[in-house]
Amino acid sequence: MAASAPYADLREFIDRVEALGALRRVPGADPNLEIGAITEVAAGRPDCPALLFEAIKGAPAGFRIMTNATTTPQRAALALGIDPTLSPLDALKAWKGRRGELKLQEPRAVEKGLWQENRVEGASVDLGRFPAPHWHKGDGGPFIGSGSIVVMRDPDTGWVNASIYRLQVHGKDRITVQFDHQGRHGAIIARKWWEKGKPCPVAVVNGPDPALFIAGFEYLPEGASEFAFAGAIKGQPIEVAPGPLTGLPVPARAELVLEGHMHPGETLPEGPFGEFTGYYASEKRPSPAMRVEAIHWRTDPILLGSPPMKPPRFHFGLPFRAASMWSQLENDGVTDVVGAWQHVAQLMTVIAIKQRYAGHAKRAGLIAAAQSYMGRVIVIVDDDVDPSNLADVMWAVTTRSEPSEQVDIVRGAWSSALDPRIAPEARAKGQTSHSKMIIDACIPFGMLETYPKTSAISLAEAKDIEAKWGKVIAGKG
Ligand SMILES: Cc1cc2nc3c(=O)[nH]c(=O)nc-3n(C[C@H](O)[C@H](O)[C@H](O)COP(=O)(O)O)c2cc1C
Ligand SMILES: [Mn+2]
Repeated sequence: MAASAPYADLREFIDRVEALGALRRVPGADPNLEIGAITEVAAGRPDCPALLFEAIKGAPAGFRIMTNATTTPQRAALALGIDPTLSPLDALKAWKGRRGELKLQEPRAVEKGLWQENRVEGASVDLGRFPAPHWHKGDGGPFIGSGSIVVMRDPDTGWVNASIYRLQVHGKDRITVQFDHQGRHGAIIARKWWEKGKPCPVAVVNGPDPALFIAGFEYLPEGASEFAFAGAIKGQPIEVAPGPLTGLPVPARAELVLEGHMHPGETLPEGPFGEFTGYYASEKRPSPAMRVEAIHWRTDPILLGSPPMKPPRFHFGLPFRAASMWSQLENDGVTDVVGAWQHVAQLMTVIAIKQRYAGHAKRAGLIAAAQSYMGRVIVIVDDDVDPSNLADVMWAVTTRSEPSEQVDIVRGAWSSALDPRIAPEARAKGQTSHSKMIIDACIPFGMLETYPKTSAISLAEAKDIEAKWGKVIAGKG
């Protein structure tokens, strides 16, 4: 299947996922722990299906929740408008190429959003009407936002930021917005409003377009628009309509919109919340509170849930940050990088190169290690190894890498307070760095000519066989 016209919104994306045979409809599940557990079990299966929860226990008929939307390489490619039949590594390579040439598309203003079909405001606001899953057992409560976008406007420049920050429900008209650190654009913008003594207007967008979900995850520079980046992914502008209460631009085809304000100094105890490492990172902590003053929704809304889960489960089936690393290696002059991937939810990075000179592999490994956020393991492999295939990578590690010669440890490197292995005393002092292991799993450069030959077919040969015999092997031919 070739890449086709962009999907219009989450609903059209779901239709396309269903056409790929990757959607499972799940009736009657309970938002209290069951939806989270089903999502986790499904995400742990080899096929990792997308789930559409229907007839949700305790929720109005017609209200739905989608999870595991973009968790496979195939569906991440679909969300990016890349051919979903490509191999995972080819899909990531295609994205690396496109990302380098993206043309930002400023959003297009329209008068009305589809979310203006239904509305409650003021004293009628009651978040209890909307299914907010309690995802993991140890979580501090239900979260209406685990995959939703938080829109705010810089009071000085007019810049609109739209990123993903988790949102916990605290009663009928209060939620918290959690910033991992004060450098988050949302945190910077909120502080500007508060320093002027004013409440910060906020619009929460649930059921976002998957391109917007991806844009919300990207590290864009301060002042850059996630809406414009989402438009670039789709090759056409996102349509936005003004929120009636805040005037903030809200994607017109979003499913559910919360409008309100974060008032200076108002916080509520937030969390804890299971993190993408598969652990809890902190106790309950104060987070900025948002007074929800209006709720708008499309009839029969579909909320998008994307809870962090124990690896290898991850929000995106293509490791976008490995694509950035791949580009960066090339920009730094490291030639012949033929692949890059991240396993264990970004915590392990693999770079594949065609070795040209002694030290080539280590050069790539040191740069990748420097850029590897929270990742303790960096592996460099030869070009006959598919970095997206963990079994292949471990084959290289166990047959080409002499630990006493080909493993280096780099100390004091980039991690974060979310790292479960940082000692409590160090964490308390803000010492959140860790060490990284660089495994050179390439055939030593001087042994390339004489190394025992592999019996395996090449990656290119395997691809040809897939094309000719794949259906038969899969039992579909
Ligand atoms: C599903 C998901 C949930 C996330 N939750 C949070 C969160 O609760 N707090 C946070 O600070 N970052 C969270 N992030 C990461 C940020 O969205 C991401 O780093 C983004 O680039 C930050 O945008 P900003 O630079 O505009 O602040 C989450 C990412 C995803 C994909
Ligand atoms: Mn931003």
